[in-house]
Amino acid sequence: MTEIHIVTPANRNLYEEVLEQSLRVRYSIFVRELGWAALQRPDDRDVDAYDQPDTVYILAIEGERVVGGQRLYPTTRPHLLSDVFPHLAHVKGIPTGPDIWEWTRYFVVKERRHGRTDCRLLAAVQEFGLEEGISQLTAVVETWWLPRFHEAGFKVRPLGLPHLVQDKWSIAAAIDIRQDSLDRVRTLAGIKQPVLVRRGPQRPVRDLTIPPTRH
Ligand code: A1S
Repeated sequence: MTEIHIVTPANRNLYEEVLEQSLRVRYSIFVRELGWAALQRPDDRDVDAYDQPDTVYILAIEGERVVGGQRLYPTTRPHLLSDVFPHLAHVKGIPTGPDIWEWTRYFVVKERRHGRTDCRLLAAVQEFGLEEGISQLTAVVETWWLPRFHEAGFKVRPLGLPHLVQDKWSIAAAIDIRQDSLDRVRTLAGIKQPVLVRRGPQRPVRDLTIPPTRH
């Protein structure tokens, strides 16, 4: 059975081994499979500037094995869109605030693709956002995500025109956290119950983030 676990600064001490495994799985997917050369490292771990003590991870776990995941990072601090891809948000600007989080490193291991893990992760990010008072996610995605979001019932607002990023047409977008999006993706996946597993101490993530800095 795949469980979707929330890892925050309040409980990450319970997940150190799983987090370490997730960095290696990410390396195999984002560097080896997708060829994101900028992430290459000799230790086979995908770690960047946005893997910080207050990063939130939503991980799909089977037993002890990480089979999928996604990462959320506060936009109150410099983040991937503001640091690396601001030109992708040239039309609408970069939305920031304590209720807006950046969404990155979404993955499902090959053996679990074409299955329900993907929908469960999409449901999880909406469920988590609703529970935590998050209003929007921002993300840089290849354009094939747009029909996927539409199918899932996610409300998406492009922040600029598509650009080529490593030869792939990509776009920056803001994605609303909404009950009707959660309902839609739950229906698609045949999910009737909340999917999130929360272990250990819990505190609202906005209380756990490092204070804002100027952009
Ligand atoms: C940033 C993302 C943010 C959200 C944070 O019939 P198919 O196989 O063509 O159906 C596919 C395609 O329509 C589309 N698709 C998937 N990968 C594609 C690609 N590289 N180029 C174009 N279209 C692509 O999605 C359909 C279903 O994909 P799937 O792989 O068969 O199954 P599943 O279970 O829906 O998994 C989708 C994901 C994206 C999770 C999985 O393919 C994966 O982990 N890929 C590698 C990581 C990745 O690309 N992450 C997005 C960037 S992070």
